[in-house]
Amino acid sequence: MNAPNLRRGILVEVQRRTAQVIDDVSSEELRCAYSPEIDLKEFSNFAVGDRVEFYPGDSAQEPLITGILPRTGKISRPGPGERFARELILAANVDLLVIVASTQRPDFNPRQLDRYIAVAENFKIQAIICVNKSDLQPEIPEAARYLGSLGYELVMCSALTGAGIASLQDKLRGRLSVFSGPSGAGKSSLIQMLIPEAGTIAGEVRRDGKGRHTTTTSRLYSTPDGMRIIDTPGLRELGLWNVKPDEVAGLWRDFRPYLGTCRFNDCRHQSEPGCALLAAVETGKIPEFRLQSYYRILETLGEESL
Ligand SMILES: Nc1nc2c(ncn2[C@@H]2O[C@H](COP(=O)(O)OP(=O)(O)OP(=O)(O)O)[C@@H](O)[C@H]2O)c(=O)[nH]1
Ligand SMILES: [Zn+2]
Repeated sequence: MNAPNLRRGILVEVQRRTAQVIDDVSSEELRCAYSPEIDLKEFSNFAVGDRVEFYPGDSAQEPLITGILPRTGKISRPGPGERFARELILAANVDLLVIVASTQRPDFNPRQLDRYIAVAENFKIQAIICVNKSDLQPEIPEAARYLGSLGYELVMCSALTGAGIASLQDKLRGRLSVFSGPSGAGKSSLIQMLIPEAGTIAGEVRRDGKGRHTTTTSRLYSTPDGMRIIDTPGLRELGLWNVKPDEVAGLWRDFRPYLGTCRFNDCRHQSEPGCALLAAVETGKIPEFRLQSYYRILETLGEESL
């Protein structure tokens, strides 16, 4: 095996012993084994979205991944235990976290939305807020409008009628996205609409004593017009972690101008006199829900899931 034959590609599906790699140049999909020489210390694990170098194989050697290229954005959760890596990478090189909420069914919940935004801020990944089910209620919820004013991209759409989908596609083009958000908001419906083959390639159907089960694994899908979406069941466990209590307020974009200006420099912004943040809420510069979601996160810090 000599270096000039190495190619580059992206991991679209990861299994225990092999991974599916799409060749950057030919766009061909190959099943590759992992070279035992790769040192995972720096990378924790192979993840969907990872950019890799690989040897495409010949009569003497099976296709082999020989290295992982440095990652940009990543989404992770705490590793499974002390003996293992401290971090489990769920998706690598992510550009965009699409936070899906619904206008109704379930009700639009700004405090819940803030939790996902905090996760995106903590991973330093751009967040886009996608308010689905506009067919049930076409007006932009006030809290969503406020978040939009902070610079988060905002789309109103309906997976049922197709309204707003073209605008969502515009924002996803050329980026690698991951969808997250509360159960029932419409993530699967939207992904299905954007990528019709999603959910049919990945996963296997097995039969056991209890009946038929579909087990899905994460998979990266690409469209001819340049959208790349990682469809992953693992993001139900997406949570805020790897953050110290005194760093949490900084994940609230609109809090940042006030931080460090309270009377006490260890202010938790609860009821301390001279708190600049409480004053900003009192005078209407920051809406109350932002403060409430911040308190809630502080209380639940350390719990792993949303
Ligand atoms: N009225 C309306 N219903 C929708 C829309 N999008 C999805 N639904 C319905 O909402 C329900 C939940 O949609 P899913 O796509 O399964 O939601 P999800 O976010 O993937 O949910 P989880 O898998 O539980 O995380 C389904 O019954 C959908 O048919 C929409 O735009 N309008
Ligand atoms: Zn304060």
